[in-house]
Amino acid sequence: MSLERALALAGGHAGRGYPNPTVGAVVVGTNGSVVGEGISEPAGGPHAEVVALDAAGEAARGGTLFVTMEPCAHHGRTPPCAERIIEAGVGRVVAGCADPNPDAQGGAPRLRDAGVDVELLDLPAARRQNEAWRTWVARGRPHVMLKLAVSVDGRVAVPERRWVTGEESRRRVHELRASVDAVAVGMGTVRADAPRLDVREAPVVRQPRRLAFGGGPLPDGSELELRSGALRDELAALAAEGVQSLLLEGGPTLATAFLADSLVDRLLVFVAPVVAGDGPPMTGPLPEPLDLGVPELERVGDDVLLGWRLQEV
Ligand code: AOF
Ligand code: ZN
Repeated sequence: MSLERALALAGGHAGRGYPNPTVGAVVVGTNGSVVGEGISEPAGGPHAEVVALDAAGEAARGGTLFVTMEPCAHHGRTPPCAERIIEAGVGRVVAGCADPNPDAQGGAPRLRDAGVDVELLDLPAARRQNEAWRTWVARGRPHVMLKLAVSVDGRVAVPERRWVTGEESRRRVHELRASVDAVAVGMGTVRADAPRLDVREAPVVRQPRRLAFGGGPLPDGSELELRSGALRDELAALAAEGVQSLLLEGGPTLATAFLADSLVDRLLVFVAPVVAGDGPPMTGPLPEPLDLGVPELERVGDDVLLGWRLQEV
């Protein structure tokens, strides 16, 4: 299916459009064959739809455009894709999800007005390709991923053990760090572990910013950035600086503050096969129990990874 091809094109180039989304597009001609493909150029460059239509030329006339997100209707750094699609004479557009950007959205109704047949889908696979950007653009704060590593009895430290989870889980955490714009811990973790928070055990294009939330002061020699304001203010400030995704790595005080304020978008819990019997629990008291719903499940080495999306855009 051509929408799957468009998803594969964008999926293979995550982050390419930053700070814009990364979109994939495929044009299928009237004879049913692919006549053009495109991926978002880095921000300021042509959108995926335009790249695909340029490649297709006259063969787009009467054809179908498959695109992972609704075409834009606005003049931003580039002209509106909706107008370009109309000019190209495309008969049908199939889009994987709506555009949550209030400045750019509206391509679907514009195309319908011009007589183009539009199928606007709502596929989680399409939305998740740009999930951090969607939260950032729709809510004005970074997408927040809270990672916890716990024993079976929910403790974040195990007596006489350096690590709670196994080596593969820890490598996975480095991959998570490599995928975000910033990583943060609370002051308790700064004092207890003096974490570096950089990516060392996974390939990385851009090291994330490394933050500590709390009152400080930071210990001598710490390279973390101290963010001492109210959480929502700090998140808004980070968003304004282009931080679209934030990974929280501990500890219980920070986790509790973010969960209590409904500021966690994705919760990842690595559970290690050990009963600690003693040690700090993963959160302090919450205003009320948090219903998480059905988890995504994965085995990571000897550990189990549980994942939830708590508020998808
Ligand atoms: C992209 N690439 O392939 C698509 C985008 O400032 P502009 O003109 O580049 O517009 C950016 C907005 O256009 C972006 O936030 C999103 O809403 C929409 N679609 N953007 O950079 C693309 N299809
Ligand atoms: Zn566009």
